[in-house]
Amino acid sequence: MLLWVTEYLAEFVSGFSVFQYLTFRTMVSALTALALSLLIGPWVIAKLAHYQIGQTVRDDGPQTHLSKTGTPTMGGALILIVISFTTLLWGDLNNEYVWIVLLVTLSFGAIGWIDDYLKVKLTNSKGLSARWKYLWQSVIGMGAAIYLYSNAQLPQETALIVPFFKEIAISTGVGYILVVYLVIVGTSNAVNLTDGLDGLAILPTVMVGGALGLIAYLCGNIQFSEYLQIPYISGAGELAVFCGALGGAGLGFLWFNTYPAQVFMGDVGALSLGAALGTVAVIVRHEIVLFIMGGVFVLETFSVILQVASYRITGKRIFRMAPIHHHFELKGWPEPRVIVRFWIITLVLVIIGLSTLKLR
Ligand code: 57M
Repeated sequence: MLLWVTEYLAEFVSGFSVFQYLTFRTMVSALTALALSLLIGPWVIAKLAHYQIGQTVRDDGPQTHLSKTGTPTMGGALILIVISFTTLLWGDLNNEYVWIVLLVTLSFGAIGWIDDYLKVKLTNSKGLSARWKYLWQSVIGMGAAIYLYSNAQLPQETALIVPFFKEIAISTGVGYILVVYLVIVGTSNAVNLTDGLDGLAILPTVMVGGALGLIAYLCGNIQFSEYLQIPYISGAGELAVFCGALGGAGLGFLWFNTYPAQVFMGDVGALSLGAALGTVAVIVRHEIVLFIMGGVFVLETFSVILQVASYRITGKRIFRMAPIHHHFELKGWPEPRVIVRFWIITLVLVIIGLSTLKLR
């Protein structure tokens, strides 16, 4: 919104033209979101506590989690409000990618909201039934996929780019719809599964989101994309502003969610943030790099798949408990040790993911 205002003001005062720079708007977007989260965070947490929007904790999980009962949850609503406000403030509202990502994020947030609300209201941890959750996730994921496919102008907007190989861009055709759908819905659920320890999901989300913001900036710039031999996606650079907002809001949330957490994000946060990462990744054609950088989300998801498969087939468990963060807890690792080690792994994976930009 401020882009329009400052565009007009720049005609009179040249200093306002700094707002035309994407890098500048990305930076202020991150700082605005961080400041807003820190400012209104305590108020939101107090409100959640006042309305008794507290977590119900399953008694079949690690015993150390029982003391977390009643921790205010649905803090993800704070993240979503801050991201939306900041993106609308600093982003180019004529850019369709900004709207797509915002819409998908908020729609997944709405599913999470209903799920959380049912959990809090019915005070059991079941929430929205899995069938309804997946149905609505599929409707939104498919909707976004079909929209992106039908609006793609150039072959590189739908080709599957293979990292490390500059010549390999697999044309996906209509299969692109399936890729987009799987990446958005898959990432949403993977982040949700990861969100089981204080700060475990949010910092990796911030790191991966920040890296995707950089990739969006490079893909949206014709010179950089040519130099790096990555697909040029006209208009995708504006997603850096969204990723900046996500990074700032996420860090602000971590301030309160760090061990011992004062608030949890709830499904409203986890499902929407995962969907946001997936949507940005497919637009900038870097879903395989997302798979690398989000390795912790992938590991958590595979631990569940393997555990369930093994139990059904052999009657035996592979892990003490899935998702895998519970396995380490039950082995006796203190919670902060699991969290920080998963953060370190993500940092390394993000560096590897970003190195694919040059190593090709
Ligand atoms: C969400 N939610 C946390 C919080 C957060 C198929 C199966 C593997 C699914 C999985 C599952 O339900 N995962 C989805 C995990 C919950 O956190 C809430 O949920 C939101 C995210 N959706 O924001 O509102 C608990 O996680 C802890 N927590 C923190 N700090 C945080 O910042 O400590 C969350 C955020 C909170 C709190 O304790 O209550 C959750 O774990 O429920 N199911 C499981 O994860 C269960 N695993 C399981 O059943 N494993 C089986 C099979 C099926 C694979 C096995 O290994 O044999 C475990 N979860 C729990 N108890 N709580 C095990 C039992």
